Amino acid sequence: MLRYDWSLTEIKAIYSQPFPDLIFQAQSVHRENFPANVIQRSTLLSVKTGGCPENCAYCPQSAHFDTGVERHGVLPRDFVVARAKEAQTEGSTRFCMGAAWREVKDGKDFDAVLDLVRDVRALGLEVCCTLGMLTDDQALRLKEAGCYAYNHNLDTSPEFYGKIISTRTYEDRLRTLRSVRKAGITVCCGGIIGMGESLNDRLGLLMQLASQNPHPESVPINALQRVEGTPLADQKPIDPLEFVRTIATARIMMPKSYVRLSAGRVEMSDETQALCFIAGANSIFAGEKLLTQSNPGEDRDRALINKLGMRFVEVSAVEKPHKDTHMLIAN
Ligand code: SAM
Ligand code: DTB
Ligand code: SF4
Repeated sequence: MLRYDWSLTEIKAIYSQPFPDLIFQAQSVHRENFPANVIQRSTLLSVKTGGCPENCAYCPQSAHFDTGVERHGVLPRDFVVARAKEAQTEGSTRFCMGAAWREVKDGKDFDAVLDLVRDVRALGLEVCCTLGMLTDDQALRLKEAGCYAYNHNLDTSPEFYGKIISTRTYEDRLRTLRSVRKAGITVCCGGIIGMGESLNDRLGLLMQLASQNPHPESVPINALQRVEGTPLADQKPIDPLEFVRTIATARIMMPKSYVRLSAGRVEMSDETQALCFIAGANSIFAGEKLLTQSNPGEDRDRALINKLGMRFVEVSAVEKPHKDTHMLIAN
């Protein structure tokens, strides 16, 4: 049964149980809802990079910090289409385009992104966008252009949020998520672990994510990728077992959502990633680069999946619309 009313006490009891019990519970929930050994891949491309007016303390693209990330305006269509084709050839079923904007503004740049959405959709890929805040009307225009998913993260608990970002509010984020939902676009919404948050903040994030009805279809769980020049550059690395506990708890609370093991994989051992998969993560970002930061390349991922005897999803939900898209795998 899907639940939207988890209390912090209940979540803490799940998260804090003996590790073997937690993993067993998460695996059981996972197997009831998804094939056990299959991972879906998305490829990211930053179509507009850097110079963002927001001050998200983790982000290399904020104009408030000097991180050395090279800025560029919206990329040309042929360049983006070529990258999307490459991603498809490498086996990704979703292509996610990111823009370092506080919010979408109607006009030339948004029109250019809508063209990119149409082009990538025409290749038979699931298109995801992450462009900052949206109005109802902009969400509808994205949907019309063929956008399948919209990524907009809550990042952390409402209580800790103000320590990380002061240029927009939690309510701003929730409003955009409602616009996305209303437009009939699927929701990709998660957060970041390892920003110095308390356990309650971490669990508070999960509570917020799971209080959305319906649950977000995908839930990216990022491990902070520490970037020189950002205020969080010197955070201590997250304990891998705490990270696995977070993934397992997300899986138990949102049984039918894709839990995506997101940023931070480049610093994770094979063993940690394997534990995350066992804990119910069933999606990753593929390719050498996330938006601006590094990610394990295709070779390392393929070697890991082979070593684990697992498989990648091969067919996207838009190419073969089917209720159980996760069952569409090549053998
Ligand atoms: N500007 C848009 C926005 O904020 O919604 C879209 C792009 S933004 C880079 C997408 C998400 O990436 C953020 O919400 C955050 O959760 C994640 N992210 C950014 N920098 C990160 C980092 N250094 N480590 C982990 N996750 C990060
Ligand atoms: C998400 O939760 N993680 C991705 C995606 N959504 C857009 C982005 C991670 C960004 C990591 C930092 C970078 O590459 O700039
Ligand atoms: Fe801008 Fe998004 Fe980075 Fe925040 S996370 S600074 S909104 S690009």
